[in-house]
Amino acid sequence: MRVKNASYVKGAASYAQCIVSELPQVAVAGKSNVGKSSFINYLVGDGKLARTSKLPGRTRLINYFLVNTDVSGEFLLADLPGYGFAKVSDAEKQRWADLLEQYLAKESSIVTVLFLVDIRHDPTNDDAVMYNYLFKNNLPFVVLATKADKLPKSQVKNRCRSIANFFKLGEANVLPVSSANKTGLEAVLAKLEQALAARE
Ligand SMILES: Nc1nc2c(ncn2[C@@H]2O[C@H](COP(=O)(O)OP(=O)(O)O)[C@@H](O)[C@H]2O)c(=O)[nH]1
Ligand SMILES: [Mg+2]
Repeated sequence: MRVKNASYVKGAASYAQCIVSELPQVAVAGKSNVGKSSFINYLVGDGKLARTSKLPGRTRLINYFLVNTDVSGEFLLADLPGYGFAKVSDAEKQRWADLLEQYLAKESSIVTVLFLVDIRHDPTNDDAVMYNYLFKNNLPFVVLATKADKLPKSQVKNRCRSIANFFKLGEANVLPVSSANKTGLEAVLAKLEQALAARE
């Protein structure tokens, strides 16, 4: 599949504000600063669509993008609030956790979740919590190992294998990507195509 167009729809600060739609949804999850916004920009071929920030923790909403309007493979992309950001109050953290948990438990239009983790590190406790949400809710997902450009090429495969082992996944479910160098998108698009086709 190819992304032909994409536009910002809205941000939801609570589950009540989430979009009610029959369109399939692809959710993008991961800790703050892992590269969610950068990857969305890479995916849609627009460097400015999802605002990226050098300061983590700025995305406090579920931000929705409509992709491929009026062409085949139309879907909603949901950029989920990043977790694991230390410099916010416990009340704010709880609000994000509630929003994430409700969205993942109730949104029946999710066809797949792109679960982003940093290729350089083992998943964090917060990542394990996210994994448990996905597992508990029976949600299909693929792990994207971000910032692959930060590693020598020779280490990329090993790091993906070790992230796969951590989550007890097959290696085909951990895909290395670099939004900086624009590598890895083809494999992600192939997964999205499968996920969208399975829904039809
Ligand atoms: N080297 C490198 N840096 C990246 C990549 N993706 C994101 N970043 C940087 O990581 C920081 C956080 O990225 P952002 O997309 O805002 O993360 P988000 O909080 O998950 O949305 C920014 O400084 C980005 O420039 C990548 O593929 N390679
Ligand atoms: Mg972001």
